[in-house]
Amino acid sequence: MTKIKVESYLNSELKKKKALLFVLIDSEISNQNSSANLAKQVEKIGASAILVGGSSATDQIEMSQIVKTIKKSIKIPIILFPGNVTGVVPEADAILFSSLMNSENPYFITQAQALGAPSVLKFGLEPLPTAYLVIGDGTSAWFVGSARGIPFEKPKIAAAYALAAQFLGMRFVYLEAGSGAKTTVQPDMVKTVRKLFNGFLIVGGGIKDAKTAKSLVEAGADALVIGTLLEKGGKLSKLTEISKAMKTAKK
Ligand code: 1GP
Repeated sequence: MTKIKVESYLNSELKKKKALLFVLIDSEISNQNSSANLAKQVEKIGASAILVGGSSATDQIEMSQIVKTIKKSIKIPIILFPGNVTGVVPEADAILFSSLMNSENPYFITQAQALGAPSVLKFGLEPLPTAYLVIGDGTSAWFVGSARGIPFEKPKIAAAYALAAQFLGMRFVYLEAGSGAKTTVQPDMVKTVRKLFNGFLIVGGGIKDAKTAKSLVEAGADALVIGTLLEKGGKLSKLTEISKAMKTAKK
């Protein structure tokens, strides 16, 4: 991914597909070999990018080794998904340079970003300006990020944040129910956000089946993030089903 910039790659992929599939590899959970294998397999299934990070991934050395190893095995870009400044490591292609807009702690809105930005520059990572919105509560992202979770049944609040993000110049919005969430972001919220937000809309947290994935794509998601489903070994057949269902979505 040295020649094509990741953002333009994602947008051009989106012209070819109804929505993109991102697979999240949590470097605290997967080791180097299993991560590389998983990345290779999900690339074959049709994933457009690998996200590396998460709110509990804090070991920078381990993370940078995993990024380095995965990079040798795949052609699709590696996008860092940092939960803190420790999520900024070299050799990835890009980073979801995120502000947790509905955090109650300014550290997660602008301070971690200021602390991490010089390393993003130093490592030559492409920053993808992202509004990270935590929906619901009780998940690691919610707890670690001191988020005041947007209630699942309040789509207009999420849409207002997404619009604010757009006015602030952010080109990506990530509606996050949290890793392993019992409830996913609801299609109604995605639809409401989609009506106002013109940028790249990522949805993740708790997506485990084809039907849910399809409904989120039909509601207007540009990319779905799948993590937990693949963590406990296998379930690649489920990912294949999800990938196929996303292609059949009516948009
Ligand atoms: C978490 O949205 C991602 O940050 C993925 O969620 O692990 O529940 O798939 P899952």
